Order: sequence, then C-alpha cells, then structure tokens
Amino acid sequence: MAEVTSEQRGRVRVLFLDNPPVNGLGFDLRTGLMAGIEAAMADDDVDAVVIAGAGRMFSGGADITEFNTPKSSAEPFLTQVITAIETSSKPVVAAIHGVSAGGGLELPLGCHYRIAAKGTRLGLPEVNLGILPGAGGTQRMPRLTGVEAALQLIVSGDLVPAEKALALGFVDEVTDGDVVDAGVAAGERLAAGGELRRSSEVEDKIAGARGKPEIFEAFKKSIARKARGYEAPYACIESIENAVNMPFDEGLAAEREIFKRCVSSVQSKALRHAFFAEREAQKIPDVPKDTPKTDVTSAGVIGAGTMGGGIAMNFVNAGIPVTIVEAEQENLDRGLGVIEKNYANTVSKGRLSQDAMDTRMGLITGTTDMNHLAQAEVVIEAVFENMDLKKEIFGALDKICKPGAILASNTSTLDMDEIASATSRPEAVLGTHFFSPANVMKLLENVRAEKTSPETIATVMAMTKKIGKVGVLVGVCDGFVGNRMLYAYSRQAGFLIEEGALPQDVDKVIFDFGFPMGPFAMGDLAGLDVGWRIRQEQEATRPKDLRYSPTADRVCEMGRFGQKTSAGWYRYEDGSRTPVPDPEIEALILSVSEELGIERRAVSDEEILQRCMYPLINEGAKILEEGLAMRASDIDVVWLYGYGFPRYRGGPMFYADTVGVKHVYDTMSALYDEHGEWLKPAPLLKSLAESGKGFGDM
Ligand code: 3H9
Repeated sequence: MAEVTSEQRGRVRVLFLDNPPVNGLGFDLRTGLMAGIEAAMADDDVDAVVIAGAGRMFSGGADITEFNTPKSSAEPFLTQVITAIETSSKPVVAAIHGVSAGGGLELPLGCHYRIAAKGTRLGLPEVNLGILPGAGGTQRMPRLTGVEAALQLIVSGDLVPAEKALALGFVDEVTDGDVVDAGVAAGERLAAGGELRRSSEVEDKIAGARGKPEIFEAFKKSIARKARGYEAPYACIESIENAVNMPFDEGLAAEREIFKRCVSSVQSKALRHAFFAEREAQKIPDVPKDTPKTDVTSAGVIGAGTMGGGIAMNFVNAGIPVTIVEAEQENLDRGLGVIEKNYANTVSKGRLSQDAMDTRMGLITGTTDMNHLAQAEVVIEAVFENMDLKKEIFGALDKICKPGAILASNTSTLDMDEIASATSRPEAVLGTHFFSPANVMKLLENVRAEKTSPETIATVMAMTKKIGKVGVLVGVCDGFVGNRMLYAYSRQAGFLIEEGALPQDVDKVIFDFGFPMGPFAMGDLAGLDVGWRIRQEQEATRPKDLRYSPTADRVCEMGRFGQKTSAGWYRYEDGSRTPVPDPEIEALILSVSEELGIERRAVSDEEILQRCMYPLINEGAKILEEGLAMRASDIDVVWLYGYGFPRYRGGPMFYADTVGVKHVYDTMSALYDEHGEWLKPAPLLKSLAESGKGFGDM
C-alpha cells in the first residue's frame, strides 16, 4: 500500500515514503506527503522535518504508470507539494539512500538540506522517458550546480554517485552512517538557527549565463549526433534556458507547460513503453520468480573467434572467470590476442584502467582441452554454424560437464532441439544468441528448446542480467525472432534495388527513420559473406517458386564482403568506415534488373519505408501467432537492443500501433496484390485490423 508513515524523534518529525518497489510518487504518496508536511508545520512539538524513503531506496520518481491517467492530473501535484516544503518556515531535510531519481530528486531539491548515504545514485532521468523533469528540476538544479553541469546531468539522464552530487553542489552532505540519524541531526542543527536555504532563491550560479543563448546553442550542437530524432533533450535545454532567463515562478510555470506537451507526445509514450517492455520481458509465466536457479560464478566458452571472444568478455567484465576452449593453439592465441587488443583500445581511450584490464585478462583461461570445462556452471558454444560439429561438441560436453551444468549454443540459425538431442540432458540445453559485437550489443535472445527446464531458463535469465545484457526468451525457428524478422526486411530491401532504388536511397530512408544505418550499410559492417554462406547451404531447400534477389550473391562473387574487404554494397577509403556509393555496384544492380526483365522505376521514400518496415511488422505478427515470442513488447525489446530500432518509436510492434494496425494491414494487402507471396498479410494482422485493435491490446 502506498502511504507516508511518520515517526517522532525528539522534536524532529520523520516522514517515510512507503510505496514499494521504488516509492513512486503517485497520487497517494503526494497526498500523504502534503498532509504529513501540513501536520508537522502545525504541530508545536515539531521543530524540523526529515523526509526519507522506506525500503531499498528514497524514490524512483513520479509513478510512471499514472501518466496520462486522471490520477496524474489530480491535486496535489508534485510541484505543489515541493513548493509547500520549500516555502515552509520549519527546516525540511531530505535523507536520501539507494536511488533518488526524477521526481524522487526534485523533491529533495525543494528541501532545505540534502544528505545522501554513501552508495546512493542520484539523477534526473526523465529524458529517457521522453519528458523533462516536471516538478521544478530544470529550475532548481541549475541554481545549485550552475548551467553547464545541469545541462549535462539533465540531458544525459545519468544517475551519479552521491560523492559526485556533493561535488556538483546538489547534495550538502554524504554520510556513511545511518542517513535518517544524520537527517535528524541536521534538522536539529537547522532548527537551532540560521537562514533556510531555498534552492529557488539561489541566483549566483545562473546569473552568468543570462542573455547568452550561445551557451545553449553550443550544447545543442554537442549532442546533435546522439540526440538525433529525439525531442525530449531539446525540451530539457529549453526549460533550463528558461531557468536562466525567467524569474523562478515563470520558469516553473513554463516547465509545467513543456512537461504537458512532452508527456502526451508519441515519443514519450514509446519511450515509456520501451522502459516497461524491457522489465516485462523478464517475466516468464511458467517460470515464476521463486523457480530454483544457480548463481553463475564460472563459465566456459567454446570457440575463440569473434563471437566467442566477445561472449567471454561479457563474463569477465562482470567478474566471472571464464575458460575459453579452441581446437588449435594457434587460433586460441589469436583469439586471446584480439581480446587483449580490445581491452587495450579501451584503456587507451581512458575508459578503462590498466588495473581493471589486468584483472579482466586474469579471469580468462585459454585451453585446447575441453576437459577444463568440468566445473563450469554454464558453457556457451560459439563455433561456426554447422549442425554436425555442434552435435559432436554437445555430445562431448554432456560427458565432461558436471551434473546440472547448462549447455548453451550461440547458434543464430540452427535447430536447438536437434542440438539438445545430442545430449542426455536436454532440459539443461538452450540457445543464447548474442549479437555482434557480442561485448557491446545489449540483446541476448535466450532460445527455449522443447525440453529446456524452467530452472535452466531462470538461471540463464538471471545470468543475462548479471552480465549486463537484456534477455528476451524466444522459441525455436529459423533466425529466431530478430533475424527472422530481419530476413523479411532485408529481402524487400533487395527487391527495392532491383525495382529502381539504389542502396544509398534505401539506407537514407532507414537512417532518417532513426536506425543508426540502413540495411546495406549494416550488411557491409557485419560482413556479407556470412549470409552468403548460409544462403549457399540453404540453396537446395529454398522454395523456387518464390521471388529471390540474386544481387547480394553477385556482390559476394565479386569478392566484396563489406568493410573488411573495403568494398561491399559501398566502397570504403583506406581506414575509413564511411560508405561511399560505388558506380560498379550501380552497374551491377542495373544489369541484374535487366536480366530479371524488371523495368526500373522511381521508388518513393514512402514506399521504401513501408516495404521495409511493414513486412518486418508482419513477420513479427506471424512470430506471435506461432507463439515464438511471448508478447509483442518482447519483439520490440529484441529490435531496440539487437538492431538499433529507434527507441523513440518504441519498437516495430509499438510503431505499428502508432501508425495504426489497420493501415499496416491495408498497405500490406495492397503490396501483396502487387508483389506476391512474400508480402502476404499475417492472419493476426488481419484480425487485429478488423477488430480495430493494436498489438498493445493483445
Ligand atoms: C518523473 O519523475 C516525472 C517528474 O519529473 C515530474 C512529475 C510531475 N514508476 O527497474 P527496476 C517499477 S518521471 C512506476 O527493476 P531497479 C518497474 O517497472 C520518473 N514504476 O528496479 C519494476 O516493476 P516490476 C523518473 C516504476 O532497482 C519495479 O519498479 N524516474 C518506476 O533495478 C522495479 O524496477 C525514472 O525515470 C516509476 N518511476 O532500478 C526512474 N520505476 O517489478 C525509472 C520503476 O513490476 N526507474 N518502476 O517489473 C528506474 O530507473 C529504476 O527502476 C530504478 C530502480 C533505478 C529506480
């Protein structure tokens, strides 16, 4: 139950925010807090007030689940509560521990004194939800820290440690003792004398930036690349600039208006969807929270290639020792060398200390003897995609690994059930599909095979979190969720260039939509030979009555494998990663069109976007029908973290809802009539469209 409880300590009243799990400042808490403050102010036995959090943190901010509901617009607003605190005659102290985020920091900013326990993380992360701090944060923070620091903090949305908050000036004291005790002592001290410091009245730190728009313009330029497509960072900057140029009350009123504009925007809804989707993906209906699981404290990786090395780095980055097995010493040495070079690069950029690098390298053991995996709790196989080889490895691992150890495969295409059949413990076998580069990309598709046990799933989902990844549980099918949808999208990209577009036309539309790059530039980055090899293997089973684009194969036949050969769909100048359109490729594409008897035509940007994105959504719908993803929002998480789908669009299935599933269905139907089988609308898309529903209603 959400409530504010109180406790009298001498002549100090302590008010505890109590609304698990994060003490979200929803309607009940705001009401309780206002009543608690009013009661304390009216009580002659109270000289000072301390506000603290019950449970594991101070507060994670406003209750996001109340946004766009009547509760969020019911008084008292958080701003009113904070104003009541700041203007009160008795001192109010914030005693902060755990996390103080968003409204959960704006509240302390309105208090007269702030103490944080060591280990507390504080910040204003609203920007990540497509909004700005809307309870005075953009007005009070710059007054305490100065404009530059406030811009950094608010626009990055980062939570910073208590010590940094102290150095920046928005925390007054850091304690390693009991924070409530320290708060009570501070309350007594402040009550004993002296002026109360009200953040809204501090002027000296912002005065220097008044009438200087160039400060804000320069900051906008500095974030332009990272913030491309996002609205909220600019709303934050606008409001901080108001703080500098307007009297406090006016700035606060303007902040409220900008907040209202942001909170009802599609971007904010998409970003909030992404926030909850990521957490929802961790909930697996038949694997309840109390399912027994093993805490993974040692791991093995088979294969020291690009993927194997990247996977191993995740474990050691999280402090988990890892044994890497390679068949040949030479390949092992090369693989370990690549890992070392990767870390050394990070050290040279100042993002990792030499000590930390040494510790990490020290956690890696390389060997050519698989028997060294006997004690590992999880072994991840990352050799090349060959079923016979994988089955042989799993058969061997089954004999070597201790009972209960989990055997995982990093396959991106092969049937996990068949791999599991090579062992006597199919319940302990599953897929862990990392994305390249495996030490960077946050997504981990955990692939549940037919016999994978709930214990195995619980262990691997927990391990995923421990190594800093976002896990999504998916079912077995060709390409699993992410790549299966990618095929649907890149297939159309291939057809579009045969029909009249060029790679750079397609890539520009997809880039402008918000992806970091389009499908052709991405192919060049990932390496075109991988897909080529897979297509060659699948050639015999490929349905010959369906349209097939041969252009990608032709590019590979020219020895152009992408960035690694300085040529692919584009060419690359020496040492550069910038794709340059290549007349040779244009000539190739024109000749393929001619060979296929296709008369090239002008292809509009709108068609490019729809031909790429709608089949992607359609494939997602099929995946849902087949039960290979648990929820539409899980698919969104896969695309946000595995493929750079623009977060401010919420993921492909959320995006479908924003443009209207009926519109997607109607467009797909028209495309199907024109282009045939590959664009046949999924029955689920049809039924949602007909019932006027979206994926979010499922
Ligand atoms: C704001 O403050 C607006 C104001 O400026 C202006 C108002 C006028 N509300 O992440 P976890 C849920 S906007 C509702 O696993 P952790 C979460 O969904 C807010 N629910 O925990 C999950 O639910 P479940 C600005 C919330 O310890 C559970 O709590 N604040 C909220 O790893 C546990 O979450 C932010 O943007 C919320 N505010 O991390 C901070 N927060 O168990 C957003 C969490 O059912 N929150 N939940 O899956 C976070 O960044 C992290 O949750 C936090 C704790 C760091 C606080």
